[in-house]
Amino acid sequence: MALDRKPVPNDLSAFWMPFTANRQFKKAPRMLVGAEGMFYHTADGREVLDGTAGLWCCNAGHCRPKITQAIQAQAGELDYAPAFQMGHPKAFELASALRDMAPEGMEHVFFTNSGSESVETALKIAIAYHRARGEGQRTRLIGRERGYHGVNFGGISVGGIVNNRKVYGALLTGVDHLPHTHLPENAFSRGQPEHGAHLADELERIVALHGAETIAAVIVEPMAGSTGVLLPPKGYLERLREITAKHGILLIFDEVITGFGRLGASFAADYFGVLPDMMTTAKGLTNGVIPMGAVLTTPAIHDAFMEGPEHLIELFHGYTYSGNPIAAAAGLATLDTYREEGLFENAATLAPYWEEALHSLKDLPHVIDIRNMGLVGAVELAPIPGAPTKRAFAAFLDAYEKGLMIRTTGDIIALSPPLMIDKAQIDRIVDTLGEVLRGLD
Ligand code: PXG
Repeated sequence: MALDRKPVPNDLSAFWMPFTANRQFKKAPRMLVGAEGMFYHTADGREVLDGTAGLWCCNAGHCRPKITQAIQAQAGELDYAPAFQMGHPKAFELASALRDMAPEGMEHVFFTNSGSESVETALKIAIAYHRARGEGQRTRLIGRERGYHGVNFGGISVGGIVNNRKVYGALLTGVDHLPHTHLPENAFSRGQPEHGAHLADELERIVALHGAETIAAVIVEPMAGSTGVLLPPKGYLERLREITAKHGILLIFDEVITGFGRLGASFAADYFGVLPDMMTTAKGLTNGVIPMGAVLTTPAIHDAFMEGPEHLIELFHGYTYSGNPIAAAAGLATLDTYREEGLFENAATLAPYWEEALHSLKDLPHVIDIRNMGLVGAVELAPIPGAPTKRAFAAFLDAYEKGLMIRTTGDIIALSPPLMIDKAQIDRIVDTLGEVLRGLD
C-alpha cells in the first residue's frame, strides 16, 4: 500500500539517541511516521510489518482505538494528580485489575514508569522487606549472566550484559551472578530446552559462599528476551524456586517482556507454573503507548511494611509519575483490549504455527540456531569472523527495506510480533526473513 509521504526533520544533531549507532543512523535515518494494527508507516511512504511489537511492548498492535480514546478522555478530565499522599480512582482500579489477572498470591502493586524503575523498585523492596522483618543483614542480590534488567544502577549490577556494565564503574556491591542457561546442546529447541536444569544448583554454591542469611533476593527473567531469547531449561525455574524458598531468599521474576501475553499466558509465572515473590512489569502494561511499569508482590512482602504508627510513611520510595492518571487510563484500556479481543489466547493458539514457520528457516545460510516460545522467536546467525554483530545488523537493514521490522542483539535476530498477528502475517514474516537470509554475505 502506498502511503502519503510525511515531512521529517532535517536537523538530527540535537537528539542523542538511546542504544543507537547515532552517527550511522543520522547518515541514513529510518523514520517511522505512523502506525496501525500490525504495521508501521515510514517517512518514505512504505508499510513495514512489525515483527517486534515495537520494542517488545505493543502487544495489542498499534493505535488501538480503545487505548487512544482512553488517553484522550483522561487528558481532558484529570491530567495529573500528585502521586504522594493523594490518590485518584484509575490508579486503584488498575492495581485491582492487575491483581485480578496476576497469578494467585500476587496481591499488591507498586507503580513505576519503566521496566528499569520496576527493577530498582523490586530490589529496594526486597532489601527493605528483610530489614523490616529483623533480617537487615540480608542485602546481597543475585542476578544472572546475560540477564537484562534495564539500565539503572541496580539493574545493570544484577544484569549480565558486559557492554551495559563495564564503563559504569564499580556498580552495586554485594552482587553475584548465576550462570546463564544458553547451552549449545540445546540448539534448535522448540519451547523449553531439555538440558540445563542443573544450572539452578549453582545458586547453592553461591549460598554456600556467602551464607544464605546475607542474601536478599534472586532476580531472573523467566525467559531472557533482549539478550537473544534464552529459554529456561525444563525444571530450571522450579529448582530456583525450591532453593530460594529453602533459604528464605526472595525470588523476583522480571516479566517486563514475558508479561501481558507474550508466551500465550498472562505472565510467565502462569505459563511455567512457578510463583515468584515479586514480579516486575512494564512495556505491555500500557501497550507501550505511555511509559508505565508495575511491581507486583505477595501479601507477605507488602504486609511486612504495614506495621508501626499509621501516620508514618511505610516505604520511602516512589516516583512523581507513579500511577499517573493518563498512564493508568491507558493501562486499563490496554487490559480491556487484551481481554475483549482474546489476544493472549490468540498468542497461545498461534504458537505452534509460529514454531513450525520459524523452524522452516533451519537450513538457510548462516543459521546456527532457532528457538521459540509463545510468540517469541530467535534466529541465531554465525558471526562474520572478526566482525561480530555485522551480519545480523545487515539482516535488520535489509528486512526493513523489504518491509519487515526485526530486532537484533549480537548476531541473534529476535522476533516478538503483536499478539493480534494472524497466520498470513506469520508467513509474511518468515518469507521475508528467508529472503533476507538468502541474500546475506
Ligand atoms: N527488564 C527486562 C527483562 C527488559 O527486557 C527492562 C527490564 C527495562 O525496561 P525499560 O522500560 O526501562 O527499557 C527490559 C527492557 C530489545 C530491548 O530490543 C529490550 C528492552 C528494552 C529495549 C530493547 O531486546 N527491554
